[in-house]
Amino acid sequence: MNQQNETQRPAKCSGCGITLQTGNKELPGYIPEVAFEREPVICQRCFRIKNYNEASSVSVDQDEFLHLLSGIGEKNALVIHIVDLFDFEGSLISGLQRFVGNNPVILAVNKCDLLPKVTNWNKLRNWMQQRCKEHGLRTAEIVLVSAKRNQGFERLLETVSELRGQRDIYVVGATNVGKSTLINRLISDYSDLEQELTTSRYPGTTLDTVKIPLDDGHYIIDTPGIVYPWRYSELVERRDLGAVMPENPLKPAVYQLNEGQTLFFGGLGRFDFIQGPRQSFTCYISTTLKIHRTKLERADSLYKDHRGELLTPPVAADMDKLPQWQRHEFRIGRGSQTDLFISGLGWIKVNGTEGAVVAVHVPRGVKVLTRPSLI
Ligand SMILES: Nc1nc2c(ncn2[C@@H]2O[C@H](COP(=O)(O)OP(=O)(O)OP(=O)(O)O)[C@@H](O)[C@H]2O)c(=O)[nH]1
Ligand SMILES: [Mg+2]
Repeated sequence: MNQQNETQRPAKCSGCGITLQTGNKELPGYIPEVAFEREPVICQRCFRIKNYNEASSVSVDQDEFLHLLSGIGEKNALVIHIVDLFDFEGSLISGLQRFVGNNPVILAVNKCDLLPKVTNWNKLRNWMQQRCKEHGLRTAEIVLVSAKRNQGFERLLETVSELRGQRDIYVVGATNVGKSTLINRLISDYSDLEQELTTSRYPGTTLDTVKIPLDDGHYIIDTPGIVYPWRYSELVERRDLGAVMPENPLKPAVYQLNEGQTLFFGGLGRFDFIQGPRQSFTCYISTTLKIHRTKLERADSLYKDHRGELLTPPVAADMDKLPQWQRHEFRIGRGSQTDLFISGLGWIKVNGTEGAVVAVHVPRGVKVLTRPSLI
């Protein structure tokens, strides 16, 4: 009897995919003996995330992950690549085409609930198509979804059933884009499975692949997120994640600025309007991050004297945990509709059409770029 129980024990955690072990509490995959009697069987870390919202801190071996990704090219698979609308360029896997071979890719742009009221979805989709083209990513379809608010799923499912044939579905993407949340939505609405993948606001929740059986004998496969070091979400302390990652729809903050004015985003970043006629700039950043306006000539000393206090987060104790700031200057051309995109922090839309010289200061390594305006 006992032996039979042994053999029926699942080897992997059904929440995050890690190989289970009962030997060492300190190592990933630990599960107390008694927890094998619970249904579904999950590791202690998943149990804590689910029940106490605890921060997890296990890092996934990136080489192993890239190996997994490149394995998809040799399989007959449908790939759903999820990106985070709020961090589009920061979460796009630009080398994906190399990995997936000839398998079709659906680009699911998640968290579209974060956008302020959208009037023209087609225009958005075209914008995304354009960005994919620039990154050499061929997509069979682009779908806008919100896994959290259950938006866009009809179209996603239609596309999946059109393209799937007799294939497994791999869900891939950077950390924290909502892969597991999206699969949970599919499981709970479209199957009788009890399984629930672990999700959390902290990047790096899923630790290994999780295969979920579908009715037809094939699988949908959750994967660990790729860690991209250029995203604020990977750089800030866990306690500050809530400040940079919006949970509610963005409230665009419009600033009429003269040249020589500066905006601070808490103590996490800074925007300078260096040169150009008076014009407005719209900040699409989390409403939890306070914007502080000052004169450019005073900005350096303000930061020096008030970082960690007036300019927070981060708090003073965490200030030096972030890389030193690096300044990026941009010349915005006349007549262009441009966003200044900062990976994981949001973007600033330049509304003037007369041109401007601007700069942003962000921790070294953060991806900053200009792009045609999203909105
Ligand atoms: N606003 C918003 N948040 C979402 C949406 N989908 C997921 N999230 C949130 O994004 C965070 C990450 O979700 P997960 O499903 O754990 O993301 P993941 O891609 O599986 O992350 P890893 O396992 O770390 O790679 C959680 O806080 C989710 O609640 C969405 O549609 N809208
Ligand atoms: Mg996950």
